[in-house]
Amino acid sequence: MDQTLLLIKPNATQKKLTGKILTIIEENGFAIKGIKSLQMDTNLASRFYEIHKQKAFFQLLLDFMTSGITIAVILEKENAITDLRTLVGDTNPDKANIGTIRYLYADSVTKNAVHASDSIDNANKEIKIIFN
Ligand code: 3AN
Repeated sequence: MDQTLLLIKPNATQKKLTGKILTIIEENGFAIKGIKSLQMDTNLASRFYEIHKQKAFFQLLLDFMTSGITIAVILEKENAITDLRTLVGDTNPDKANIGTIRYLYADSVTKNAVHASDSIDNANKEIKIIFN
């Protein structure tokens, strides 16, 4: 069984979509192994998105991720990383497949409702950063 990290981002929590997103996750066979509500500060958001620190959108991303509540969820399933990325959909909601979480709930490329780890290594790193 693999573990991955899902973040329900501030635009989605603000719109009270946490329950709907977790229902989709559970209906697709993921087991919730840990769950936590937090508001990221700039330091935490910078560490989480360190890989993007040279990108033009980095400050926008930090401002958004620190703007409200994030729900962090450790998920377990066979092929959890790939299957969650498929269920989440493309970073850009205009390109996300019908039925994906971002197709349903993303407002823009930045406010794209959820994060899903993209590799086992990154999942482990991200779970450590968020859950200590
Ligand atoms: P994903 O979350 O789909 O793995 P990444 O890792 O490329 O996408 O980007 C991390 C986050 O940075 C995205 N979820 C999104 O919020 C933001 N982001 C990525 N690309 C852009 C962009 N071109 N403009 C604004 N924000 C972006």
